[in-house]
Amino acid sequence: MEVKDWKNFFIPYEQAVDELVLKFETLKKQFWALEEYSPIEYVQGRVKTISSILEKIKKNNIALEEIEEKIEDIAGIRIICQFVDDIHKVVELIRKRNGKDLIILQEKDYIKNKKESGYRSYHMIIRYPIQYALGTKEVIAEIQIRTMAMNFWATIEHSLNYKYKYDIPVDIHRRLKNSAEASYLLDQEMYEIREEIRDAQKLFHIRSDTISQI
Ligand code: 0O2
Repeated sequence: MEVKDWKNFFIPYEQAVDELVLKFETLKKQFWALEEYSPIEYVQGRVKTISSILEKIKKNNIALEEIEEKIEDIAGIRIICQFVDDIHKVVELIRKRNGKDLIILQEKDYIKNKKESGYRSYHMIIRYPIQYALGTKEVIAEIQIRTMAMNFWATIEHSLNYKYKYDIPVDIHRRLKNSAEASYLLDQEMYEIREEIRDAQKLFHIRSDTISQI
């Protein structure tokens, strides 16, 4: 594909990412306003880069005309939560929207079944309809839901894989695996004291709101 074709190709994906990020950010604000607590800490979105798409095409032997159906994370949303139970609340929220503004195609629970690398996260593959200049289009998107600790680990592991071209030296690999377990323990410890933390954050939130009104 030429550069111009790629630009056009990405338009619906960019729109889907923008819309989904806005929707989940709005949910977060509404939770804070209505319940003084939100299971969503923050939301990120990105459209996959051309080089990353080309790598995946090569790795999985995908034909160019199959990209839209076979590469499910061209539009990617990441929902970051504070505690593990928040992940399940977010999953439930998304399930409730199934058949409304999105269709769930698949769920992958890499928390119950962590990856060999130590990766933990909950993935939902969705079909998301958009209205754009050329009409209606359904875009496949991947929503990754994870805690801040899982995200910290995954971000670092991803950059090390990039640096070492997926051939991380044995010692670093071992330490990464150890840190995946340490981050799992951190999540468990924080989960045990989540009510204390949430109470403290509510107070802090109310105080910051009051100060910003002065
Ligand atoms: P990027 O830069 O985030 O786009 P495959 O994508 O072929 O490896 P599959 O089954 O199609 O495998 O998808 P999977 O594994 O459910 O989810 C793929 C995405 O999950 C990856 O996208 C990462 O974002 C994340 N992920 C999966 N496994 C790992 C892992 O071991 N470490 C880290 N850090 N992230 C992981 P991309 O395309 O690899 O990267």
